[in-house]
Amino acid sequence: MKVKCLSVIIFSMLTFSSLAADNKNDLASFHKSMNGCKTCHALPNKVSDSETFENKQCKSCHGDYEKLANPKLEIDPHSSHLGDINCTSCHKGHEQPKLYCNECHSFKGLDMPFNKAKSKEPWDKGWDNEAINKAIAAGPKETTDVIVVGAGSAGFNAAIAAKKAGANVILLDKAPFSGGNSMLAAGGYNAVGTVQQKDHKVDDKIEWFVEDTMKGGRYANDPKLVQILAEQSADGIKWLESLGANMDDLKRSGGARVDRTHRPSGGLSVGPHIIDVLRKASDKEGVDTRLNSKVVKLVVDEDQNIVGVVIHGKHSGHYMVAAKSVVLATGGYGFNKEMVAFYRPTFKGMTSSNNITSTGDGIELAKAIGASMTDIDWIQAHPTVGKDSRILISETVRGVGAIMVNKDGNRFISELTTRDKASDAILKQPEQYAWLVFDNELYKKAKMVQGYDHLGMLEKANTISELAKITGMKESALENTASNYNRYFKQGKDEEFAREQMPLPLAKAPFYAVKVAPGIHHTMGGVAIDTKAEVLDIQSKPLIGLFAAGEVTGGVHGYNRLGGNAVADTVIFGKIAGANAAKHALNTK
Ligand code: MEZ
Repeated sequence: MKVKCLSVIIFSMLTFSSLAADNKNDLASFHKSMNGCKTCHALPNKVSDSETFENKQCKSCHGDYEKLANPKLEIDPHSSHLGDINCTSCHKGHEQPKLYCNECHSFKGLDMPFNKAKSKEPWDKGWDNEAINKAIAAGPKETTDVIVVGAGSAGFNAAIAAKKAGANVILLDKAPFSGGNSMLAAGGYNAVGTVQQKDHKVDDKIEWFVEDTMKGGRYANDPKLVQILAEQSADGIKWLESLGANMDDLKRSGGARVDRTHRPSGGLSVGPHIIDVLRKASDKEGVDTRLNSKVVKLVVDEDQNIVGVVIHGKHSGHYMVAAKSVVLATGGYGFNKEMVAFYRPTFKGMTSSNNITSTGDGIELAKAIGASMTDIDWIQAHPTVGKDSRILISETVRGVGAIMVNKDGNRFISELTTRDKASDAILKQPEQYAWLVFDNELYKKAKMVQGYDHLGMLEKANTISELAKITGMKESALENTASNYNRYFKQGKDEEFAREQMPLPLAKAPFYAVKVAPGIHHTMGGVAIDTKAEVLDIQSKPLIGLFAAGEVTGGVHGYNRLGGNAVADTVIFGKIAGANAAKHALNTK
């Protein structure tokens, strides 16, 4: 077996791409010719929705991602921020491969093997009411205590909390990978009263966190939810650390009066790190995670109490699982063009920084059983999404010192203002885009910036005037902007826009610029919840057994979310939802 595997590895590594290029058949036919169906499948052939056995087979022969990442390739999908996801997310056995990276990036020349295979109808094509009704009529195939819908940060935190509270938990995600939109979170997690703040001598208060969040949300937030967010924020950091996360770096996000955004040391993006930690912790706790498993119905009894869900599995079809508690953690609707156009017509057609999974499923599921919605039409445009891509240029870049200028090279607002104000200001500039400009000191300090460079998103020059030439800005304007800004930096006072913090001047060559424009980033509204994360009906009474956390909910952020509050929300309310879901399930006969 060892020898056979080794020869398969060598064979694959040396000849896979070239052979594949000529092979009109799919990956399955290619493997079948080696050792029959059992090369990939357990026989008798029953593929689980998560395709677990098949993915183990891929790795046992080809090695894990670390091994597969090709150091000679400048950009290699096997070393991506998606982490350790299923090989079959991209390499489909019986159909055309799918390069998921290109849902956000546009990597050219990354040729997938077997790309001439036939594509199939997607298994997930919305709700099939006949199949749903049949599954309900057939009765539950399984019973568990808690079902968590959506495996992003809120879902993982809920699942782990419920498991730790003694419940049996099934965690479902419609995608072939877990992580959801959280996996793309770049900035960090806002918390007050942490060891990290103490170490950095940051003086902060729960009341300040509450005030900043309420002010940012234009006082439309539910104050009780904001109070919980602030009060439990430090515990959330400790919880993540107890699961293995590093949250030691500290910076300031827009709208916050002090540095309270925590992230992994070295300035790495927070999302991929915590998702990696949560995936491992959830597996360790024994959470039953099922991918390619879309929840298509919340099932209630005659009293509107939750009794389970109907799942549409990629391979198993429609089936019902009974549970006393369900946690919705499906995220927002920032990638659902129709919902965006419906709720916020002025944002119709705007680009989105969201993962393709953010399609508002939980909102539709909850609405169908009478859940109430809070601020459903409030959508946040993030001011700095890459102009020619869907890649978010994190607020961190401004937080650690970048300035923002218009197409001519003039600053037009404090870079640290809230997102709604910054987005509105960019949309008022000529051609509705802006440049973030920074120097080599910042480049060295923020690892994520090196990532943008790696992706080819940065313009680079040895002088400010050369940078202006390359980017089409007016040389004299950009030079003027830089020298004024450096003066404000020296005197510690921004005379033009009252920027609260100027960590770096524009001093050390080379200088960089990245072109940005507003893009849909967060949907603040969603299902109404109370302080126990119970979902409320239109009379504001809990729908018994239904809980929700994260971006699927409304109320925490008001009309505008502050940077760093989303990750905090997913962890804190994810934990609350999971713990209360477990309590309800275990206490209900
Ligand atoms: O919380 C966020 O959305 C955030 C901090 C994003 C970012 O700009 O990095």
